[in-house]
Amino acid sequence: MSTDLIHPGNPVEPFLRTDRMPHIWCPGCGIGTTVNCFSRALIESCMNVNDMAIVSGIGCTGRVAGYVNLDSFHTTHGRAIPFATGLKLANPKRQVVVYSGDGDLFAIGGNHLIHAARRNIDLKVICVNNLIYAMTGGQTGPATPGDVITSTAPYGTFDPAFNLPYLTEAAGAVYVARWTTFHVRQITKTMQEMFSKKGFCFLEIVSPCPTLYQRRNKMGDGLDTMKYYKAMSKVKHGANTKDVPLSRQGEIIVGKFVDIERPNYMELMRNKLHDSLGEQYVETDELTCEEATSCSDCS
Ligand SMILES: Cc1ncc(C[n+]2csc(CCOP(=O)(O)OP(=O)(O)O)c2C)c(N)n1
Ligand code: SF4
Repeated sequence: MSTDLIHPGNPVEPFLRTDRMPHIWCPGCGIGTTVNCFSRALIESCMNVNDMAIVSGIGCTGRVAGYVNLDSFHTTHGRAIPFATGLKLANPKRQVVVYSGDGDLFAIGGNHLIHAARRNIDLKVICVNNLIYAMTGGQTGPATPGDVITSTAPYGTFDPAFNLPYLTEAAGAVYVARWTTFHVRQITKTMQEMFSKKGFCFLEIVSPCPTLYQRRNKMGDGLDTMKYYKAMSKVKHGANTKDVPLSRQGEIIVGKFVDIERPNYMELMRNKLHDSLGEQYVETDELTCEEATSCSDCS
């Protein structure tokens, strides 16, 4: 009997840089689960991985870019979205995925995120929300709910947290969904949907950080968090994003909240230039390399 049949390879292995293992993530951390879902979404959507690029900022989630076997970029803190925007505009045929933490995307990177959503840049943004700045020691972040102990709030947080789906929809995203790391099949399906949708798509994945968040708040380990997610999640597709804030131990509303159509940045730009320049307008991807680089104005 063939040994291949007895020990079939893990199907997600081709999508990982296994030479970089072991990874840095703690036992019970949810980030690895999201990467497994991402790899399965790539398999199931039959994506040509050569057409995809993935961009992360800095943080525990930011390490994803280094572990996936794609064209991947580990950029500076909060700058994943502008980097990805440049990548997308330079090569519109690329599927560009931004994969980063709640702090990276909504604190230092918050300004970039709202403007990319406003412009409807064709990016797929995956945010692992562990409710905290994990990599730097568990400080309060923009998504930390009230009444939580963090390294910077030893008596409990009191500043209001961002509701990430509400903020992202208000800024202009055409697709907004939320799941927890308990919902592995739903995450995979949502990622597949995002890959085939044009425009600014946002997926929030609520994820455990047993080392810094659960431990300080006496919430147990990764398995306890899965039980909590299972018990407290309520699927409400189409829910008004205003009604889905997260709290310390309350209900977690999950599902696909927004799925609308509106012209993306490239379409708007193309239409505008076409209207203004008429016959003179030439699609960038119709230019030869020589034409694109031999403009007499700049040579
Ligand atoms: C300009 C700059 N400011 C601050 C930092 C420190 N820093 C590194 S990661 C991080 C926060 C990461 O939090 P989050 O994005 O939520 O990711 P997590 O680690 O929780 O996955 C911060 C503040 C930095 N690297 N660069
Ligand atoms: S510190 Fe938290 S988020 Fe970072 S790897 Fe450990 S469990 Fe995961």
